[in-house]
Amino acid sequence: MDIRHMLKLYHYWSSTCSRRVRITLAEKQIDWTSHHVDIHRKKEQLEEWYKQINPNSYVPALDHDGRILIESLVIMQYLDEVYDTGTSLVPDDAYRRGMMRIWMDRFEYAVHKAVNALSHSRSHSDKFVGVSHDELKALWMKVGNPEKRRILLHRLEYGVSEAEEASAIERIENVLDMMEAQLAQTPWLCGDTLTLADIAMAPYPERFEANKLDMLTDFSKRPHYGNWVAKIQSLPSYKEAYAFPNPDAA
Ligand SMILES: N[C@@H](CCC(=O)N[C@@H](CS)C(=O)NCC(=O)O)C(=O)O
Repeated sequence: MDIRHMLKLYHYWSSTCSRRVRITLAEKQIDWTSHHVDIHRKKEQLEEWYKQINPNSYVPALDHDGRILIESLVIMQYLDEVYDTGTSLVPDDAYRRGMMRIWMDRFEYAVHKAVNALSHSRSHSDKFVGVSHDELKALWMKVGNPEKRRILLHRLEYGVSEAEEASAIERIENVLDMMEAQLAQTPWLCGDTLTLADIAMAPYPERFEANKLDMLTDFSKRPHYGNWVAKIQSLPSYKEAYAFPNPDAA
């Protein structure tokens, strides 16, 4: 039986975490089927059927032969482990594997969370036009993940403060500085070849640009990082992941 035909990805076309997984799938040339979850207009992530799949109310989630995995970084590692397609995205060396996981951790806990705060008033605000305060509050009460629920309810009342934005930018700059130092020594974050560490960060430079975060897109300060961005964005797997259209577009 061909296991590749039982792989279904629950995802959203423009979500960074979904794009990480789609780049991994494309890089490893794994066949998959799509279940698009409209987290924007229909807010399907808050519906009960989806919370049975991902209790956190997040995309992505992977269904492999009826078994569900959540968390994009875990899904990426699972795909690499399970599918021996001739392309490995995890270093053979245990130390480099450890370093790969440290990078992935930084991208999740420093970069992803910070970008989310910065996007709140920039690219996410248009989602809520015409929705009343009480309607939004009722929606956010349905968020499965208690931390995310608390953050959204807090932002509904108080927005994102300047201090919070400054701290988010500082955390991202700190990671970019670490990347610059590493990429001055090796072409990719864990050595000579592309790994899941690079893919975990791949969608964020485009987010920085979309949110007009000029201090993060000025590559003259970090030229090695700038070269890495150009290189990763020109990968066929990146282009394929970004070419996924919005099936719910009017
Ligand atoms: N740690 C999770 C984070 C997932 C996450 O933040 N997903 C976002 C899209 S990138 C989401 O589903 N947001 C739903 C919402 O904004 O309500 C992962 O890596 O899968």
